Amino acid sequence: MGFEFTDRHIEEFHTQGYTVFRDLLPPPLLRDLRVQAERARPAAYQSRGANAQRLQPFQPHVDFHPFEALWEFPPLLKALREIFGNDQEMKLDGDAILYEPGGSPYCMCWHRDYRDLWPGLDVHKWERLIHDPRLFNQTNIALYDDGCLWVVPGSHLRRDTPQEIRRFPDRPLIEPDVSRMNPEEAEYACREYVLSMPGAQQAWLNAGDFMCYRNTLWHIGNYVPYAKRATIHGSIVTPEYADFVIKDFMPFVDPAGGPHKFTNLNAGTPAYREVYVRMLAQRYWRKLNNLPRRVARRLTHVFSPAQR
Ligand SMILES: O=C(O)CCC(=O)C(=O)O
Ligand SMILES: [Fe+2]
Repeated sequence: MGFEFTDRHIEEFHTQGYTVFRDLLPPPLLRDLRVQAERARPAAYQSRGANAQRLQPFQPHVDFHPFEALWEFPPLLKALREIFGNDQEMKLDGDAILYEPGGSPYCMCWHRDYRDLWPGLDVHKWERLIHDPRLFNQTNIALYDDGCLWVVPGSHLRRDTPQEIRRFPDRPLIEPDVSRMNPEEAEYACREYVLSMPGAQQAWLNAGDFMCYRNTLWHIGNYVPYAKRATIHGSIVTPEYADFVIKDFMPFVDPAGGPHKFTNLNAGTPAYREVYVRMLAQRYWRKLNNLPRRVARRLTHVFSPAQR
């Protein structure tokens, strides 16, 4: 037991878009981090509701010393230097802890972070930058066994394939609607959605593993309440990445634009044209399906006591 760096980690990171440092955390550090993650857990559900995916920032709710020990852990820094070079400007950082849902199963949509999750971003710029190794590196450090993250290995190296475009032609990408399902139905619906992505693979982490991945990779989080999770989530920060986040990301987060602000980089490709009619039909079918709920919401709003 114990982490050992090998050439395979470098190879994997570049070819798959992620690599895992198995058993990186020594047991005492794992224990200290668990204690702090459990201290912060109630704040996640209080601030974001029963199905909170994360607490961010978690710093006000913890003793930060074990996290400092983590970011400065010599074997980790040494291993990262083997992958990224001896770049003094690269800093490990993390201000989120990902928890399992306290309510019912759900999943995200399949996505590549800056392209698919926030409307209005300049995705043409994002596409020009995706091969820059100083940008878009994220980390997951599992304090318990964690099978939530699924990826399409190698997808960080390329645009969407025709098969992927046929599967997910539309923007915004939409996660399964589990709001009217019982937990078992929701779990099955999410699994079916996750597996519907060609080439999907579970990026399994054991407790104590460290994963570094390109968030330009197709990936997804799939969550069930019975699998305890506390995974420290962060990024590898460089001045260029910080600059991107401040200038090209933050302005579009709050307030977020409407779904019509998404640019679809796949529009115009042969695969997109092939499924265009089906995509439109699905889009309007979804709208029609949601109509009763939208009307009900509007009526609740009109007749709520606050309005009278
Ligand atoms: O839960 C995870 O590990 C994935 C989270 C993620 O991809 C995101 O929040 O963008
Ligand atoms: Fe993501």
